[in-house]
Amino acid sequence: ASQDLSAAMPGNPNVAPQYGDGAQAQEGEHVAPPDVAATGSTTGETLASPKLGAGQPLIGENAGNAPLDRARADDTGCTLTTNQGVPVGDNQNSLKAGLRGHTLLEDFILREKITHFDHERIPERVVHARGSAAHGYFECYKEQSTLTRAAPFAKAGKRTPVFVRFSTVAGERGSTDTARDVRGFAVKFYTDEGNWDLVGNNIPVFFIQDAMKFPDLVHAVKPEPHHGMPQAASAHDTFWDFASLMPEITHMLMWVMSDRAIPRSYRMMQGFGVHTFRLVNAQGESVFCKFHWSPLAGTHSLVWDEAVKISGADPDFHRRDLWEAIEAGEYPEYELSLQVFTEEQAEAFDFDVLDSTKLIPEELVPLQPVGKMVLNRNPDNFFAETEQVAFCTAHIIPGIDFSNDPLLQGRIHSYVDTQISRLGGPNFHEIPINSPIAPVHNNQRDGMHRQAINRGRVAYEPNSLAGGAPFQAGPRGFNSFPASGEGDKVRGKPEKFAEHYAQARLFWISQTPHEQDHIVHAFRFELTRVQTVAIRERIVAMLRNVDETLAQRLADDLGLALPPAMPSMAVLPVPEYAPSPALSLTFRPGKTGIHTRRVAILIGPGSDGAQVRQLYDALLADGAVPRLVGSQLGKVDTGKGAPLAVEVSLEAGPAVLYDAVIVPDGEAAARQLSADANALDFLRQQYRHCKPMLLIEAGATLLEKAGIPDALPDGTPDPAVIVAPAADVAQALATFKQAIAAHRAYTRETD
Ligand code: HDE
Repeated sequence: ASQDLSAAMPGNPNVAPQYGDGAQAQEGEHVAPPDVAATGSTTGETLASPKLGAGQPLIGENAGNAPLDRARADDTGCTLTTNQGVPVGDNQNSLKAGLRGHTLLEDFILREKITHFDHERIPERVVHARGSAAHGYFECYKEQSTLTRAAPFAKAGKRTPVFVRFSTVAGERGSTDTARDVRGFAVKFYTDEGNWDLVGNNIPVFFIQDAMKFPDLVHAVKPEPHHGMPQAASAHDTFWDFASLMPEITHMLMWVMSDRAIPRSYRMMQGFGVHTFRLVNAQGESVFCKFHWSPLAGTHSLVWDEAVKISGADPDFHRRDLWEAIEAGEYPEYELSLQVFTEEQAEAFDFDVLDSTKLIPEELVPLQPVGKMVLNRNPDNFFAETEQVAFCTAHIIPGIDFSNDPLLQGRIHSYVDTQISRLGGPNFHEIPINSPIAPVHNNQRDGMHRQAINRGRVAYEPNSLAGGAPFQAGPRGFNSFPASGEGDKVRGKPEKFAEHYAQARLFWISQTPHEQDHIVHAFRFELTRVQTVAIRERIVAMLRNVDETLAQRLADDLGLALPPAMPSMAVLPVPEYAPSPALSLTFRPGKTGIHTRRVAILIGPGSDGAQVRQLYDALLADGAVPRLVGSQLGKVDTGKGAPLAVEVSLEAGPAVLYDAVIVPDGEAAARQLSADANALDFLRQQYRHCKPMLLIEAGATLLEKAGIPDALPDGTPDPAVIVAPAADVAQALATFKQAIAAHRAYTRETD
């Protein structure tokens, strides 16, 4: 039996060959550059390349492969040059007047190298600075021509390449992934009719109703300007001061204080377009629509204490998770659904569909699945793709149009505008990751870093000298939906915008008891960090309009007397909702079983080697990611069979990085692990974070050492602490797998 059990790990065939065959060249051996003329590709890659899958990829399956090939650079086996292509003789020493003399200004090689380095950084995004991205495709289930003429929905089975960037909002570029925050969910569709960017979040509502308040919101949540603290956190006075004076934020606060704001993975969260959009068909008929992405892996979250500890153990937790899943061929998938409704229906709703602090309950307008997105390739280069990608809400295509949502209207301006300073000019659409697959022809010219070499003397329209080209597309092109509704020029809001609490309450009553507990704890944590008592009181006063129990629990936890409820601004009757199960994370348990779930198998000298192999193989066969974790790296002798190799040490791979744990049989190993504080901590944290635990025979002695009960406080057995004799491993493993697929055993929660 091989020691290296991980050799059987699955892999991703879609990796571009930049680490390819050439990388294995012997030192000094020169590898001939690929034949660009023959393949049309600087990397030697063609659409028939086996690296792109089974050898017959559908065109467009990998957004970047065909279109980005022209920009890919591969230095394998090549000589070092300057940016002008001049071969560099010595890359170690600057040019000096004598060995101990001054460095010469003449040294253009040194100066080019340092100058380029000096300008390597670009400004980070003013929000959503921290992100991770992937390529993939969107596949249409069924033609949607009665609803929209948008290209991605034209035909069943049609694939449109996509590039997706997930992000946190408040933290800077190098901040931790598991901060409590909204997650960005931005999708760029490279369609036949130009790029369409659906720039959404993992929460279906927003903090504010009008773009006018966005800079205030962001200034409030970002680190406080005098001392630059705290990083990637809303738990400070300025955010809650602003929040407590903006009752329209209440609904969003409920979501951000819920587990939605600490997802287990980017692969396990929903995405929402948030605003009401329009769909327009070829006949020019329009309906309203909201966009929803639902992950096949289900919606799952961390618990707060775990999220905090992950920030120390692996601040790249979500980035790594996405990368590793795609590398392993476990492609994240999300189903796209529409909520379609007419203007007349919208009129009858109790809320205004132009108000982004409101959602449309699924009970009112059901979700209509229209396709799925598969993310199947990691970027080649983080900066070139993930950092330089420019999502703009203004990027829409024929068949899609805006509504008058005043938040959306402001965004249409902001995104293009911000790219101009972030990416250094108006030609950011020419950066490979941003450039459309659809051809670009217009009379726009010049500007910083222009790539296109536009030919001819005509750059105006109308013209006769170029035969009138490029021509207007007329009805085939993008034509704004002729929405009516001229009114007086005013600054104000429609009446329904004034009701702020009914949907916040709907969210609260739709949560399971453990989800409600987590919301109370999150408010308590954040407001405990807030130093100004009056701010805490205003938030509790606000929450009395959501739910009296919630407000009372929070007041008790903060040591406050219950303040009077904040006056409501509602001018119309306040709607009352029945609970909406779809608003609970438990509503979408997922269809991928234990795939990609990380399981630690704690081993030591004397662990039952045969049993460990059996468990490891069984988990691997079901798509999980087992890891042999021990006190230190190196081989451990097992009673049975060849020695095992510890893959990760307890110190480097603490409990919070795993979804579940197994302690196999083996008396000596159990004794050794019991003497290791890291091992006992590992088990305590797995227990505290409600994770499944399987302990076999002698392995179970660790429970007692770690002070872990095997029953719930009410005396009933804990469904996810599975203790089994060695003879019952198969049965116990089956129960364990079910517990992993169920994510967490929240009934055990002790926090
Ligand atoms: Fe953004 N937002 N936003 N936002 N937003 C940006 O654009 C802005 C809003 C969202 O991965 C910025 O390129 C305004 C809602 C995502 O690159 C900026 C308003 C939603 C991303 C900007 C909003 C979002 C951004 C910063 C209120 C969910 C990251 C850098 C009127 C539907 C995209 C950039 C990526 C990024 C402005 C509100 C989602 C400054 C003015 C609502 C996912 O343009």
